[in-house]
Amino acid sequence: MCRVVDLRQAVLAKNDEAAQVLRTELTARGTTVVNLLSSPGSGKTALLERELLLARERGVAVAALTADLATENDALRLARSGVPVKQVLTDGLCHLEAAMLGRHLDGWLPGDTRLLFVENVGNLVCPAGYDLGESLRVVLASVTEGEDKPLKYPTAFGLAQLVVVTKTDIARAVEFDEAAFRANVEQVNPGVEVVLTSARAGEGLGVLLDRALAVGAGGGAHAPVMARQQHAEAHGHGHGHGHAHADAHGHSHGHGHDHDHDDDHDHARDEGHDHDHDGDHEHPHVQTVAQTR
Ligand SMILES: Nc1nc2c(ncn2[C@@H]2O[C@H](COP(=O)(O)OP(=O)(O)O)[C@@H](O)[C@H]2O)c(=O)[nH]1
Ligand SMILES: [Mg+2]
Repeated sequence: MCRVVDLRQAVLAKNDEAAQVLRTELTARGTTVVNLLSSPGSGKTALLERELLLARERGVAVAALTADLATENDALRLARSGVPVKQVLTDGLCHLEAAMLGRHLDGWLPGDTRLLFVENVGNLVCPAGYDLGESLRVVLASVTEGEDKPLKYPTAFGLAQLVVVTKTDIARAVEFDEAAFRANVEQVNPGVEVVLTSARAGEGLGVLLDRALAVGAGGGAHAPVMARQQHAEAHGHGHGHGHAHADAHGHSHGHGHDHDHDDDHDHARDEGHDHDHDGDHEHPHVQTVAQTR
């Protein structure tokens, strides 16, 4: 068990190093990365689509990379905004890592990009431990998910620099208790900002852009009290380095590879699946690639 924990720590430390390099490189060229985490269906794509449109209206150069287990649906939605969009198909891998992101950006990300939004794979477990070189980490939770989710997913909420509540247009119908939610967030991440949004009704629209631009301008982001490494020992699950299918609760259901930290963890990445659809589709803004290491 100790060896497993050590290895997990080492993997996360290696990722942290790669993330730091990426952050330094991107910051130097004026690009701020925003990492968006949430359960599947929280409304990441819906909110992002509106924020990207707004960015275009305001003349802010933005791009979006969206990771999905299997489909390019999100990229097609985001591309309606007209900004550069890249779809990464993870083929079952339940999170992105910094080195992968770096490779996906190579040769794709336009040089003048001020904000790069990364829609992580939808779950609140696997992606939480992986710094992607972002300067702003956002966790989203819809009003339908229950006020206790910050307590159930303390790492995801604890490491966030901004918490976004989505779908407030239906808050009353589901009796969302805002005060309880805020209190739970405060327990795991004291002082973090919680904002209310509705992609449908337009509430809070522009908050992602505004906060990201402020961070890019050197405004600094909220500094969570939880250290990224802290959770590696606390959580035995969710940091699979193989192929894992994440369900709505963020638990990984392995296919023989996930949770196997005792090997070199590279073997499970490329198994000959080729989802590289580069140029295969009709939408000019979308590039779709399979996850590679
Ligand atoms: N009522 C309401 N529904 C929303 C809102 N945003 C997203 N949805 C719906 O929630 C579902 C999931 O949204 P999506 O953006 O795909 O979530 P993602 O999986 O986190 O990217 C879709 O059916 C959306 O139409 C919102 O602001 N209000
Ligand atoms: Mg999505």
